[in-house]
Amino acid sequence: MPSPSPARRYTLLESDPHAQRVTFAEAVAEGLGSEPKSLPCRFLYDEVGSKLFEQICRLPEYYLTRAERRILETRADEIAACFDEPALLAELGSGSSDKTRLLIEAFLKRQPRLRYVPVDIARSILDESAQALLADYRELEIHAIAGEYEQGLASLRRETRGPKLIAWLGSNIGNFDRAGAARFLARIRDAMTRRDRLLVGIDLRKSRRALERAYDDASGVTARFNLNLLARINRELAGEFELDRFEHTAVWHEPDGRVELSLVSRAAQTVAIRALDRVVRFRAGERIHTEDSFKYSFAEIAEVAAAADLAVTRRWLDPTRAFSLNLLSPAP
Ligand code: AVI
Repeated sequence: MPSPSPARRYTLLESDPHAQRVTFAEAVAEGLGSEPKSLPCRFLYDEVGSKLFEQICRLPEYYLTRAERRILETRADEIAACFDEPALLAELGSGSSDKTRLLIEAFLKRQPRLRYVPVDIARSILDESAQALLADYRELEIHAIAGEYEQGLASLRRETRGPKLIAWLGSNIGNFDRAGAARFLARIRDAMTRRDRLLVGIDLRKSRRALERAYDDASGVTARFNLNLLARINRELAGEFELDRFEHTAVWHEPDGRVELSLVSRAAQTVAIRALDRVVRFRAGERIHTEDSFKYSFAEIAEVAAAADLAVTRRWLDPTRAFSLNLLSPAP
């Protein structure tokens, strides 16, 4: 039987984009009005930020994406073989779904059709990648969810026809602190049945030099990505930040296992944000904390998994042992 056209194999569920805008204004008012100042890292990913992040993933210093791809290139068949009946593939934070193609192909070697449920905040990237995937794989059906992870999980909870593999790649778990990671894994666990598996990409602890270079690259792309938060305030909230008066920094805090990203004011200054009707004062050297990227030991992975009632049942590493892919199952 011929496959239905790409349009008939695609559905999209979208959250209210206006609600997000209000939240950004609130987060900026709250984060820049606090001591110490901070901005939530999820706002790094507007359209400009998402494009810059794609560039980061191709940087020589940013080993994470290549290492994870290398694992999938060699292990995707093994991962798909963890299911003995046709499975559904879901992905949290799917972005361009580039690496996911390796999983899609591995599943399609074992089952005649595949339902893929990508969840991402950026609708345009979801649309673009879905069109490309549907053109390349006629046996694929895509139900995309444009919104927050929570919305994706609510929808995934209802997908109980067969087992599912929920992929959470790219070490996105690293942008939660340890307690937040355990809490979020528990929310994913709530959307899983006993037959389901969670595939989590997790970056491992390594030398300060390798980590600080990965988050402060020689060509300055990560600096532009971080500074885009201030540019976004200028664009969306009529802010008056002069970007060259702030410096991007990335510092490895070994005891906590995190790389801390900040924007540091190069001088004492005041900045107006007109849509918020306020002026923000900065001391020379004052930081805005923008992101943490947590790195893990195997013991730390086991700990956060156990706190969410999950157990690591398989693990794959890249040849340089920089990055890990972990298969988590509901704890017995
Ligand atoms: C999305 N996330 C896993 C990236 C990371 O490595 O923590 C975000 C990032 N920030 C700067 N470079 C990459």
